[in-house]
Amino acid sequence: MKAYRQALNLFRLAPIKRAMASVDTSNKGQASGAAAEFAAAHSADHPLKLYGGWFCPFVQRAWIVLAEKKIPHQYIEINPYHKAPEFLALNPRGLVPTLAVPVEGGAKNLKPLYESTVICEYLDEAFPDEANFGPRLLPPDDVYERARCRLWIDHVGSRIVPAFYRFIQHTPDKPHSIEDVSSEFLGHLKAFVKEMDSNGPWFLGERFSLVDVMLAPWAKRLFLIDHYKPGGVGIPAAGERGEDEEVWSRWEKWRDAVFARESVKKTWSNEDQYIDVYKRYAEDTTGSEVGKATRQGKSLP
Ligand SMILES: N[C@@H](CCC(=O)N[C@@H](CS)C(=O)NCC(=O)O)C(=O)O
Repeated sequence: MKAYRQALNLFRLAPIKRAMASVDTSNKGQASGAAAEFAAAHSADHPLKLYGGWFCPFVQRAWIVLAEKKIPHQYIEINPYHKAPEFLALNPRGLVPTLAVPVEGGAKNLKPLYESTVICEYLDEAFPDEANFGPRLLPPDDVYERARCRLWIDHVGSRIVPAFYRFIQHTPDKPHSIEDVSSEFLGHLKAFVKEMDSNGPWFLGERFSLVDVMLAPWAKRLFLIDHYKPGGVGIPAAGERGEDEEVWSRWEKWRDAVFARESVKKTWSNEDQYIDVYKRYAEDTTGSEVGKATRQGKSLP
């Protein structure tokens, strides 16, 4: 009961500034650029609340869905590394994104949800009206295609994303070489790209879907590997790709479409801020749960 009351108190922290007062934000700062504008435009009290961190790719997934479907909501920037009891009462895992969801009966009945994939599917299902919220993000009329989308969403979460962290957290003292982590990452990426509709630009062809949403935040963060790791991501230049020519040019078509997508642009801060924040990943000194799990060879939280 106490935890529930604490959770309600956090829900009641309406404007961003009041929420910020309760958490330590010293090392994380704020969104900048387009993401700051998007956050400010959604700072007023609203029963649907996204608790996020501007730097977090898992948050960006949920943020993209909110932007894509133009769902009215409140964005509240918090520092997830500061495990305030009010935050843990909402999400015992202590991670962002966390969503406060209104249920029938008014603001007092808000309930929390967490895990980016769960939040994204919830938002798509809770706002199904295509006239108001645009096309559904999982194909509503084809049960096999929906299942196939979930299969490749799982591939992103269980293969590509963990390999991204092994790559960016690679340091010369590791037992495996940077070439090993690079080829592991590129192998998982290629397997994904080969499943894409061949014309594109999206995974499903002309239809933008949750599969695209799930990978987009890491596609945007690949420049950090080019910035920090010798040899960079390692995708060969056009004309030097041998049998992979087709797969990498399909990747670039998808990536360019993602970079041009309004919902992705709206949820992106200035690049130098990401360079700053990811330095501790690149040096493998981060104390984040994702960083620790990667260092210890465990599965991601
Ligand atoms: N599986 C979670 C992962 C979320 C996650 O790891 N978020 C990070 C920020 S990018 C976090 O809240 N970290 C807090 C910590 O490591 O203590 C999801 O998909 O939502």
